[in-house]
Amino acid sequence: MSACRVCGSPIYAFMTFGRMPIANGFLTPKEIPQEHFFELAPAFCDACHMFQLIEQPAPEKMFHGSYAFYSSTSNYMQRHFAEFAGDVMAGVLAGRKDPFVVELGSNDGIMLRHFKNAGIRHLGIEPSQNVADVARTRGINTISEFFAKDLASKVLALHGHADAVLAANVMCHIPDLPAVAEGVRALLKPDGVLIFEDPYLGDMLEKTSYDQIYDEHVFVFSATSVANAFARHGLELIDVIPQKTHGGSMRYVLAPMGSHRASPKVEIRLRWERFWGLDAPTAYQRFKQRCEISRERLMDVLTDLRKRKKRVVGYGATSKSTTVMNYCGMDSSHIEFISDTTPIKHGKLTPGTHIPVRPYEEFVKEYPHYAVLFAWNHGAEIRAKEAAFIASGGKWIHFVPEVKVAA
Ligand code: DWN
Ligand code: ZN
Repeated sequence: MSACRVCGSPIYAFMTFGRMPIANGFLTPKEIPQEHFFELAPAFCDACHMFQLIEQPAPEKMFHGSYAFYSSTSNYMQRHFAEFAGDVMAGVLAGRKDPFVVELGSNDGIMLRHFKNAGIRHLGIEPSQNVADVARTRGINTISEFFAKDLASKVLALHGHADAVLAANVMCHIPDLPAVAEGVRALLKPDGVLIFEDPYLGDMLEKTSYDQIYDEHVFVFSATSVANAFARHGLELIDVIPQKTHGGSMRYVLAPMGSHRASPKVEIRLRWERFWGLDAPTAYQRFKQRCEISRERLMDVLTDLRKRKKRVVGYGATSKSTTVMNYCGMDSSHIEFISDTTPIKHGKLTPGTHIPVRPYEEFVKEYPHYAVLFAWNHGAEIRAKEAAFIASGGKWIHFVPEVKVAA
């Protein structure tokens, strides 16, 4: 039996998605023989209630000099991070003298650029060189290393304690969460705060958005599991703020134990999670059954369209789509190609399923009959700009929260 990555207790494995490739491991035909696979199986810890992967590939296999995800590809996310930065400046940083902000996993600088523009001392820590280079060319101070206690000491020696440590869609990627919590605790001022947001377990269970489960997401957090994990390192959960991003996320605010008064929203959220059974195995057994039903329904739709010789493409070569396509058993007989706006993905094949990824222009050139909305978390933004696809008679295939074909 495996041990919890946070508290060391035995964990409860309730399902497996089978052998999976690296979710962002878009590849050329030549690279197929070396493609890396691992067993994607989530598990749940009864002691600290952390939802986690049993096995995760080495970080260097996932985050490297040609990491395929650039945060700034969505306009909605650009606005979201402008607001996030604005909230931090107007909230925790207000009235502080010469504050210092550190962001873990700062990607291409989508959030830190607002601190830079406001003349605030900042430092991004981004291990993937290519996205970090984009941030550096924008004048954002960035170092390319993995964060843990050692690096915290180096940052401390060079810049002093931080008023705020931020992270967005990063914390859930880091397997050694205790090491990060230790590092953050050491780096923060006594009245500093850690603010991070990630896809929320409550939303994932409610929407059966099993595509949040892939190699990079070693954890899917709840308020309960976050409170437990960080309390072990002297950090207290003092606020929780639900977010619409990435299909339903939660922003967590933590501070050195006893330094801030916790918002009543924390206790309400913890009670809500107990009420919905997020701390009990039944919720996960039911989730497994819903995943299987979703897979069957989605493949019924795609198989029927194949029989009727309809053109079907995928929209958005997301990391999440790697789980969906591999778990459901899709191939290029179901999906002609995946349209994506990210140049680094163009001309490559999707991980595991080897479906071509093509520039967005190919989608527009000759609209297909159907498009699977893999980037469903950007659904509002995408539907608004694809009115011409619908006008051409095209239809979306949705699979979250349920399988549905709609104009
Ligand atoms: O946690 C993570 C999140 C924040 O980002 C990472 N582990 C990796 C990544 O996950 P993802 O790839 O599932 O993220 P997105 O934001 O759902 O990816 C959207 C993809 O769709 C990108 O490749 C860009 C593309 N896209 C597009 O082709 N047209 C996106 C939009 C909005 C569009 O209009
Ligand atoms: Zn545990």
